Amino acid sequence: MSKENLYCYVVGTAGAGKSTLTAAYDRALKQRGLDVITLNLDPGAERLPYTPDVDIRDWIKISEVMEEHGLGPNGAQVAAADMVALNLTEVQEELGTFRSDYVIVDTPGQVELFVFRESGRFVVQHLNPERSMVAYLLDPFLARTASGFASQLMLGATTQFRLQVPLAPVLSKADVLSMEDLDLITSWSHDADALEDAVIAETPSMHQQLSVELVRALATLGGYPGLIHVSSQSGEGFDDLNAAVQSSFFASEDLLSD
Ligand SMILES: Nc1nc2c(ncn2[C@@H]2O[C@H](COP(=O)(O)OP(=O)(O)O)[C@@H](O)[C@H]2O)c(=O)[nH]1
Ligand SMILES: [Mg+2]
Repeated sequence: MSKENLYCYVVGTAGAGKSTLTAAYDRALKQRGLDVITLNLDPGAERLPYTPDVDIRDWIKISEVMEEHGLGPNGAQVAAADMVALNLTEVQEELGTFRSDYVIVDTPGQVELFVFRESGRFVVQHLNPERSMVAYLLDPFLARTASGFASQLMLGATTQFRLQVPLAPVLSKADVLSMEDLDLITSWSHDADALEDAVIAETPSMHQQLSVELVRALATLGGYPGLIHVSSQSGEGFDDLNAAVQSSFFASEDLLSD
């Protein structure tokens, strides 16, 4: 596989829609005539809505990890996530058998397994750190309150801090939100003052200072202009997602050529 492959890591909290979006984005890119492959990095996935071109489950099986190490399901998920790094050479070799422009990477169900443990960082840094970005999915049900929305942006910022690659924030499953909720979330994503006011209105006065400082830190970081609304069900938003993915790569190319 050439050095020019672009890696889009799909990251987000459990149930945010990562695997479904991986499937829908793969379809959307193929319809646009692009060469794309999917890489599943979730050893714990039981069923996937797509057939991964490269699948970590070929090397790591949760049932075997539980048996061999005497672990329960949660311990096995953690151990299996750590083992992903140990199998990266094999994953890389198999990726090398494909010629593609894009690699869409589906990540473990629980965000902390990829973002907080060393394995995720190791994968990103070893596959192609200069040609990688994160599509960070915000769960629409958690994004309907200002504090839920802000918390997810903070987790997105933490993800970027850990993985050190560009990040595009994506409001997942936009089809499940009412027009009213979509408008509210859009206003928070454009206007730091509106988000701050809404967070204050939700927070008891004795805890407001922490909330305000955290929301202001997000604003200082540049906020998240261009929150992309995507629905894997209706197919809405994939042109916008693709534009954001492309511009992250161009931004890193600019950095590289500096
Ligand atoms: N309505 C709707 N449901 C979705 C969408 N994307 C995912 N889902 C559902 O959300 C649930 C979790 O999705 P999944 O992709 O497994 O989440 P993951 O844990 O982040 O990989 C599943 O029941 C999906 O069918 C979407 O765009 N719209
Ligand atoms: Mg999944």
